[in-house]
Amino acid sequence: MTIRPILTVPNPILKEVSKPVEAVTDDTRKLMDDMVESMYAANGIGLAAVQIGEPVNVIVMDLARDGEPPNVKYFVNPEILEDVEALKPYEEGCLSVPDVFDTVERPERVQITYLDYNGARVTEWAEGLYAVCIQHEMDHLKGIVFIDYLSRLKRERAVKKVVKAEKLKAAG
Ligand code: K1U
Ligand code: ZN
Repeated sequence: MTIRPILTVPNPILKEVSKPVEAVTDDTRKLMDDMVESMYAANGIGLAAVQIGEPVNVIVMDLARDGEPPNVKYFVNPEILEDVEALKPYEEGCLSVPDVFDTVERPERVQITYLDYNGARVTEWAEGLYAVCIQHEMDHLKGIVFIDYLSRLKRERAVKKVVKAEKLKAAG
């Protein structure tokens, strides 16, 4: 398994619309394994493949709390079948926009369908942090980053902050 660098805004790859996966193969599983390693290394709870430069419809997630055993979920070609009207605010973060947090409102429950690590079809309802995270990650598959929901001023400030931090990191 390989830890791969996570792309940050304004990298144009993050704006790409990801492509469906034709079949869940060993290559797909290798990608998912690398994504989990990369997510853990960055202390994230979710990751979309496009965030490591692979614009395909693959997401990994682990919502286990500190002290709980790992509980990784794998999503290939996820789709939202249904959502509830009620919106719920949540303060989101994103590994592609490090150290920026802001509130986004999303449907509080969504019914999703996807293929798992073995290519088996799963259909289930997500709520709470699971609903927030899967919608956030599925946005990445459409080229949408959570700061796209903020005002232009907040979005531009966020991008400037990330660019400045990346420059400082590169300068050592
Ligand atoms: O897409 C990503 O970059 C992953 C993102 C997922 C996410 C977090 C919070 C709300 C919506 C989506 C992160 O993991 S950012 C890191 C983070 O905010 C966090 C890490 C550990 C616990 C709680 C939040
Ligand atoms: Zn994100």
